[in-house]
Amino acid sequence: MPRLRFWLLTAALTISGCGGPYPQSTLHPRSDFGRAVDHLFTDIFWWAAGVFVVVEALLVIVLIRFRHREGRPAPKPTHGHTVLEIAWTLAPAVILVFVAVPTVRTIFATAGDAPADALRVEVTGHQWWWEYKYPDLGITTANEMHVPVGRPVQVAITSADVIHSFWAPALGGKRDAIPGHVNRIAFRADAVGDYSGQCAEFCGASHANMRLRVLVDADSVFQAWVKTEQGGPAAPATGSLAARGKEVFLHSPCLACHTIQGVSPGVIGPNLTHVGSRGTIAGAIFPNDSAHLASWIADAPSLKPGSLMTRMKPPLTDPDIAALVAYLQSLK
Ligand code: HEC
Ligand SMILES: [Cu+2]
Repeated sequence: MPRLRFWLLTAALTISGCGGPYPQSTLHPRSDFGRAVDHLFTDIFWWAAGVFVVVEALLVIVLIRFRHREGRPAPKPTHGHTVLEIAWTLAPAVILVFVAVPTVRTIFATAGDAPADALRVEVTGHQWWWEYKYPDLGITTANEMHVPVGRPVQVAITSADVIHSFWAPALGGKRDAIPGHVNRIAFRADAVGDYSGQCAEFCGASHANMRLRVLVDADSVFQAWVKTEQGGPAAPATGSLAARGKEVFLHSPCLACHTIQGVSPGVIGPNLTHVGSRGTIAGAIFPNDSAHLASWIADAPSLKPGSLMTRMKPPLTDPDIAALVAYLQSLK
């Protein structure tokens, strides 16, 4: 009985998508970009299905008609049949035109400039996390990109190190993030939600741990988020533990790699000015809670192979880590 319950629960969770983020699937589009790609996929699928049926039908006919039979001479081979050769050269070429024209059209349509009132977001791929800058709003954040529902968004994609690829399947992307070059996409999200995505170009040891989230917010929720993120310098450390955490931060290598506005200037890792307001850390692979923050600070590479946030030397003590966690969580 407990077993049955287990399976029923598993099935329910599978069907409900675990109540978590929206399915990471191109086949569940939730933006104009997503729908364009979905239509293209459907079109090409039917062309491929047609080709499959014709080729398999011919194969089966030939297998039956010309199969070996006792006492029958071998069938006569065909040589230099001009009409046949022109036909089987032209037919695939024509089919490829029907595939290529809508594909190229979709590439240009989704890379086109968004309207002037579009929200601009600059996405930078790093080994192995995503940075989001909102040049018009003065916001720099990581892992989670917030956009308002129904408003065009223009995303400018680049990389700080190797080639990555930004991809939130339901919304858009799978555009390469190339160092020294900017690729653009534009989309308008249809529905509020938590959409997951990931890097889609192999980029090193933790490529598989380079995930992302796009949070499509109702307009008022987005405005509230902008206010927190924009809230200027980091919140002052409240409480004695958080205040001690700030001291530890200032006397550790942390400050060389992380920006906390008004506190530290580092630019190697994610901006931590409002890290407490994020739902996930480290390329959106861990929930942003005390336990994960503590083990991350203690030994990041053991959680994420190859992480450029190395183990601190000398190692931090447990009380120092607890203080750092309290401080980071206070940075809303
Ligand atoms: C050598 C540079 C470096 C140092 C020193 C460093 N970090 Fe990091 N940190 C990084 C990088 C790079 C990442 C992103 C790693 C990833 O996700 O793959 C990161 C990620 C983080 C994150 C997750 C943030 C997010 O939104 O994903 C936290 C929290 C953090 N570091 C805290 C600290 C603290 C506290 C210290 C000091 C004890 C510290 N870091 C020292 C480079 C550094
Ligand atoms: Cu990657």
